Amino acid sequence: MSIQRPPIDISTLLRFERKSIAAALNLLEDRRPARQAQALALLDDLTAFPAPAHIVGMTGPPGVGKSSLISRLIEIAACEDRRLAVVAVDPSSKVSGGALLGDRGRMQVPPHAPVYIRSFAARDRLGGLSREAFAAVFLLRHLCDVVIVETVGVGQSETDVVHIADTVVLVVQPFSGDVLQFIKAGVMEIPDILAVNKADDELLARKAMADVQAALSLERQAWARPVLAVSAATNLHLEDLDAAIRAHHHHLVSHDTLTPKRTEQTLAWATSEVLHEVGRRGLQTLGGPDGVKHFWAQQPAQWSERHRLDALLGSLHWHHTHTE
Ligand SMILES: Nc1nc2c(ncn2[C@@H]2O[C@H](COP(=O)(O)OP(=O)(O)OP(=O)(O)O)[C@@H](O)[C@H]2O)c(=O)[nH]1
Ligand SMILES: [Mg+2]
Repeated sequence: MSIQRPPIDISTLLRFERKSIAAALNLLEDRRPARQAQALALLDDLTAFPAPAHIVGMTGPPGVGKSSLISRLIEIAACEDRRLAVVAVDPSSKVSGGALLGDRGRMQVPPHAPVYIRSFAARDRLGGLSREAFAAVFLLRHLCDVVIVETVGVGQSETDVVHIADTVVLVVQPFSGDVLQFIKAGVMEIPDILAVNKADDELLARKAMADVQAALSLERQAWARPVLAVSAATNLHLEDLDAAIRAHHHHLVSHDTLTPKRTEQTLAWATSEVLHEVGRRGLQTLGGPDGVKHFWAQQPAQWSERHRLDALLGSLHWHHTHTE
């Protein structure tokens, strides 16, 4: 069977041409089988190119200022001509297929800056990441220096973003008890950086830091992650936030942990997709997470993650219909 080549010229994507990026992301969201095949072929073609982007997850409760902070980070990146893309997951819309403009309205982009912003509908009411959003990140990481993924996260719904982000920034509000809630939910190991936003002046920032540090002292494990009190409104300590994000990336690269981390994340993502599709018993028939790992390793080297996942889920359905 011959797959029609993707109607998108990769060189235009690599040049960061907006029209072309938009067309590529539309293709990823198109459910028609012929278009899906083209989308997989496009992602496969891209795997031959380096994926230099640092993938940053920005997560936190609704309204803490994630989008506002991203706007500021965009400005900082634009000054240095860094290419940046934002994948924003909109939890208010569960219906897939439509890009939403809400976040774009809140994020200001300097004219001519190499920035691309796209919203995706959430997978569930908790703001989970859809397969399309994952595919978008898989694509964008070949084209950018930084890909920021904004997700609303409360407690357990955090987990999707850790399957895709190299660095997770948890954004909270001062004096909100957010950190305590995260500790209680057992998800405080997720963030690499903690940003307490809306700390609009130095006095507030000091108090906010003390408040969060007090909550963190309840944690048993050693705490080496940076905690920053910032303000998207008054531009307080935003360069520090940008520096902390880049320092974490540097840490991963210099310790040779970025590549193994991504491999582990991809397998965790595939395993969660299997769970989503066929449940715990289905995963067991496959041999559990080790079975996923084994299947993954056997796929053709030039196949993208998205393609491997399709093959994996396809094999499950085959298994189902032939064993029930
Ligand atoms: N005072 C103050 N207000 C802020 C700051 N950052 C954001 N806000 C305000 O907080 C509100 C929410 O900001 P957003 O950036 O939309 O927050 P968000 O976390 O992206 O919100 P959702 O995507 O809806 O979860 C807006 O009214 C912002 O103007 C800040 O540093 N200080
Ligand atoms: Mg937002």
